[in-house]
Amino acid sequence: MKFNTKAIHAGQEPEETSGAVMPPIFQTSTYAQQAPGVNKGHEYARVTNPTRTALEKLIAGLEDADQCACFASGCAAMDAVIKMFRPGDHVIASDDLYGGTYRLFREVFEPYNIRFSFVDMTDTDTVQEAITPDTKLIWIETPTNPILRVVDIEAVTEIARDKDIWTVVDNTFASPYLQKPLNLGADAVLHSTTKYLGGHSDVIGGAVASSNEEIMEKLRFQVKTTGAVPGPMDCYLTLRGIKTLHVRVQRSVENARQVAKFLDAHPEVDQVNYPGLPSHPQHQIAKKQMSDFGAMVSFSLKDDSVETAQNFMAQTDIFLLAESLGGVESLISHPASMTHASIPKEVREAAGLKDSLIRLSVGIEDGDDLVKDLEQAF
Ligand code: P1T
Repeated sequence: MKFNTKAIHAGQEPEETSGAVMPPIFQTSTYAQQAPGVNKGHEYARVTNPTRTALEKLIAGLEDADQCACFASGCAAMDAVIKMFRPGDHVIASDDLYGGTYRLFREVFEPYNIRFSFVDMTDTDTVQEAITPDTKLIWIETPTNPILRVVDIEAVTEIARDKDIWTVVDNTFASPYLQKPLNLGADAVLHSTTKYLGGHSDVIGGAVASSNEEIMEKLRFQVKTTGAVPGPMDCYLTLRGIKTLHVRVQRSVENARQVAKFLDAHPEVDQVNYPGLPSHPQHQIAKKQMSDFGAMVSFSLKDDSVETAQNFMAQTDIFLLAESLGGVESLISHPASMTHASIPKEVREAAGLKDSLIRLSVGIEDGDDLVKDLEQAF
């Protein structure tokens, strides 16, 4: 089955009792049992729910994974992944990544003595040098949030495999329509389903998909034991969103290409970060591992100050000032004071995140209108 067909049908069957084409929202906390342990496959809704199961099967299908576990948010999914490890274990992550990921690692898990190194993952030598005998996981986010760097998934997963280190790819920015990390060698793939998978800025969720049984067993244990699970209504909304994933992402990418070209030629713009521009430092890697270049664009201004960026953002009409991404509507944000404010300024700057950096999540509106909106904001 090709992707566009899978987005509609992977793991989906009409509902048994009624033939409903869409899975019902199974709004229940528990399930009747014929005798203790004798049941129809569900016992308690923290552990499983049929609406959630339908969503998990769909995401597993999209990522070419055997299994998927869904969580209440992308952060809850990340939390479950790191809880697979123990005090003394070491994780390598990239130095440009979602601010909430950095905060979770540094402020929640480091006090429990799980240790993290944040490195420039576009340089595989640096990754190799960061490995210690305690390294258990390499956390890849690509394209990165918000600088849109591209990590060579095949190269990094190869280094990890040689040393029995697991790799997880946060595939939120690309979506499985554009990038399939498991087919490039990763052990697991993670999503904030809040973004492209949900696609309509109306639901929070997370997911991890993998064909590694040990990983999935550990994650299912987390689901059952810590219970950061999405409710059935949220699963339904995400499932409904996924059915148009390919159509939405395709249109968003076309618009993003147009927006990136416009910004690249603008005299007030210092640098445009978009993997689709031939000038992007990892353009060739993006070409190799993504089927297209995504719909996230970020750019810095020649006048590199928070104030100039904020003045610019105050002028856009169509691009709404808001955190998040991946919805049908275009959003504009200022990472240094919004999504990445929890990263200390010196750490941010060392990773190349400038004060004037503006991030765009390009939606599915008309591309000309989006360009005009940015043009008048300068
Ligand atoms: O928001 P949540 O569903 O918990 O997902 C967290 C998350 C995980 N990974 C990446 C790459 C992300 O970008 C996010 C959330 N990001 C934003 C809210 C944002 O505006 O960047």
